[in-house]
Amino acid sequence: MLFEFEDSTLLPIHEKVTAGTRLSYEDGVTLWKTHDLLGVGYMANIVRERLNGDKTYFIHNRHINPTNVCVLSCQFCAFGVKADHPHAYEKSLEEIFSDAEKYNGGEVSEFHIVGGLHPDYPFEYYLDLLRGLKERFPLVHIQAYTAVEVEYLSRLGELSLKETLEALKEAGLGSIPGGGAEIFAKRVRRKICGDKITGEEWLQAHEIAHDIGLKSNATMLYGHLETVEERSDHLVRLRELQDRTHGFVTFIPLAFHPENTVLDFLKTTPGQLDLRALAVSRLMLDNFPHVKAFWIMITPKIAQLAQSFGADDMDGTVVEEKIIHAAGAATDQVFHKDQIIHMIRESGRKPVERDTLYEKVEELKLETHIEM
Ligand code: V47
Repeated sequence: MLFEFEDSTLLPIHEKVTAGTRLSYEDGVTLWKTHDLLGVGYMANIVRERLNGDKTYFIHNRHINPTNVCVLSCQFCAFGVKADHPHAYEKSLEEIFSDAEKYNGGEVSEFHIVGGLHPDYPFEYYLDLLRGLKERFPLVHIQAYTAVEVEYLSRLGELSLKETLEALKEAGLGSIPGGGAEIFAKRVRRKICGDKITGEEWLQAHEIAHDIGLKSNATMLYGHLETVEERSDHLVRLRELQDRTHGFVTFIPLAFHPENTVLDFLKTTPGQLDLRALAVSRLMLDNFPHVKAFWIMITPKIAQLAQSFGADDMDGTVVEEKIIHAAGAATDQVFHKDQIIHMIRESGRKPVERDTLYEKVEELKLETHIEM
């Protein structure tokens, strides 16, 4: 039985997808607008299976958010506060190292580090954090500091972006997370994060990172003030950079969580939009190897469904995610390895444990003994 599209305007897009032809900006807009969500998911699944078969990747990782004190005041953010706020926290380097130890740092394959732009930390703090973790956990990959942090550090250290990234790399940085991209459109950026780097600056920081051999991820924050046209534009701009550098590894659509933010008059994203965001991303970003359904953001159940809507990754064990939880995420903060494996198997896919850059991968056999 052949799949039947409800929306016939998807038929030319389906032809392109089966022929492996690149979709246009206008195709992207159509995919965001159509009522035929199953049609979009069906096509995204074709691409997903072409690229990644029936595998779903996950990583044994730990998130570290060193401080929530931040000089920026992004309207979508519930995490960042000023230093005199009652919920402000600052983790000393020793605290971070001992936390990393406590959560069995040696057993995880990645530390994922994102924090506020602290007004007082010196440039050396950021290098010492990397060096200290690398010294204690030499085998653990450090994915740290979004492009926003990198640009802030370059001003702090009075260095160019390239020199900053080289210094971080030298200190142990392995790759750059995808945060800070939000939505590239100036119109929305002005409203939700007017004092942050521009979309062009975000792209430039990633281009330089790629040029010096650092891989990175990319994100898009959706479900706030952006239009479908602005979403399509965001994806096309990422695809253009990837054509030049091939430095992006994974794309992660980030569902906006409004609670405790200035934008709390908005509603949380419906599951249909979360699935569509993953599916459209998979279809538009034909040069991105992976699309991640971050279970923390969209709930484990949607992350499971997403495995048939274009996603091929579920992120990891995480532990102590603070940014999305400050904005009302109701998910747990930690999943043990066996829970993720179970969740992936339930979604009908084969769980594959990976490292950050998908270089070391291990397919989990059914009989595998799983340690908690
Ligand atoms: O840039 C902040 C987002 C990002 C909210 O590379 C919010 O694998 C939703 O970098 N609702 C930081 N999103 C986190 C980040 C990240 C997250 C997951 C995976 C990866 C990766 C990187 O979190 C920010 C912003 O886009 N964010 N507040 C909120 N209320």
